[in-house]
Amino acid sequence: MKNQFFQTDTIVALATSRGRGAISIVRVSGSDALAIASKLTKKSTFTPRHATLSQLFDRNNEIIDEALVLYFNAPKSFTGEDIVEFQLHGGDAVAMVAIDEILNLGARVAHPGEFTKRAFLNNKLDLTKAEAIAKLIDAKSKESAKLLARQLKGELKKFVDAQRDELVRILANSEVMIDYADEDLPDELLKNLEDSLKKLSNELLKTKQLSENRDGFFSGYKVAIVGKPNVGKSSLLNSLLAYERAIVSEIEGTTRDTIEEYIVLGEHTIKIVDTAGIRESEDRIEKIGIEYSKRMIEDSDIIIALFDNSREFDKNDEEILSIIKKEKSQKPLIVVMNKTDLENRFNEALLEEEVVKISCKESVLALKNALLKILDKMHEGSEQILISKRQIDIVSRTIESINNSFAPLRRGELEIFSFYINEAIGNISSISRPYEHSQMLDEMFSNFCLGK
Ligand SMILES: Nc1nc2c(ncn2[C@@H]2O[C@H](COP(=O)(O)OP(=O)(O)OP(=O)(O)O)[C@@H](O)[C@H]2O)c(=O)[nH]1
Ligand SMILES: [Mg+2]
Repeated sequence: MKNQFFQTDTIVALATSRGRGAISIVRVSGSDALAIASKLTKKSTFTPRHATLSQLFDRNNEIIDEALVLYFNAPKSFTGEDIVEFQLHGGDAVAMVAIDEILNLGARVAHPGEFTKRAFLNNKLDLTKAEAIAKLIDAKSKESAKLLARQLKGELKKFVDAQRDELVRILANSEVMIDYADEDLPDELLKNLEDSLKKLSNELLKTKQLSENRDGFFSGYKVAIVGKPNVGKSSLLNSLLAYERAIVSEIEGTTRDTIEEYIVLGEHTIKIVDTAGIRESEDRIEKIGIEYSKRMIEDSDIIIALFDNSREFDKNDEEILSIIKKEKSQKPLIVVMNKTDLENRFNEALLEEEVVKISCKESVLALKNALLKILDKMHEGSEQILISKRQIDIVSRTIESINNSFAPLRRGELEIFSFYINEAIGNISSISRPYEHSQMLDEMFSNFCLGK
């Protein structure tokens, strides 16, 4: 799988994010990278892995910038090709001029993820690492960043390889026994194989279950604040954000749309969503907002159900209660009593739930602590998880192949048994390096951001 199967033209992209900044990095990879760097800098040589301060010139011989130039020679680079990186001053303006000159010298703009794709095709990394890189770019919590860093070091690959080796061992045993097919197979041997397989399949199943619905672990869990109008949902969003983001008023139905904002809580970054108060309404716009609120209850990872201590329990509260009770088995729920600074008129016992008491006018610390406890719990057991749908699908297929192998094993039909174990081996191996790539790879790498 060396270079000859795909293009080795030279690609260029901005590797840092766009906007204002102290430096921008422009990355060039491919067989002309060094030649382009020489023309741009008028320097004939660069020492690999050394930083060289150099002026860059445009096609009219005018200076673009003074840049730090880093050369990584093939194959000892991220992509496995010659790479030159230019560290330029400031934000995109200078970088765009430099990219324009590099394009003029024969490079082309890289597709999203193309650097990583080349690294994969040149055997510089396997797919588990490539996927970890893609996720790391958007990681929203320290925990998820740490896990991805471990996967970058090859931890998931090691886990998968161990499972595959065990399957290969089982297959080898089966192949040996096929030679004894004419004689009666000792029951104990078959039983041992079945036990080993069951253990393996359970381990895969556990990993798969831990990995499902984990999007929030990487991209930030979504926490919806819901309740009837005027209970203080927008006030709570503002308190958590520590600034007046949403309009707050004593008029019921103030918030019409959902409002989403990120906040950092302990080591977690979460997305807090303020919603329109749920009630019976004839107002066309308000009704749409209420539909959004109900959808948000389904879409969120955690629900904060807010009630108002200063008013009596009414039919709107009752509706909220019935909606959230339905969701309770699906996701964590925090039942919160707001406005505890005001005289109590709400019969808390009717909620039949543990209640966290706050006042947006005084303190919401109790709620922050309850949220933190849930978030910490949601991060438990994430030592070894699959990070993409692709990986989860592969493990599902592997488990399926293993499950299909039990019946023939029990019947002593070892050829059929071997067939399924072979299939399981093929499946699990494709986590790090699939057999047939092109379409799947194009799809996968196109989800990367530009410059990676
Ligand atoms: N005394 C007291 N008043 C509060 C508290 N929290 C909110 N309020 C007041 O309650 C009223 C409603 O607050 P909002 O935050 O707009 O309520 P909401 O739930 O977003 O209402 P809708 O957007 O209409 O659904 C405002 O007048 C707030 O100032 C609190 O803890 N104590
Ligand atoms: Mg509101």
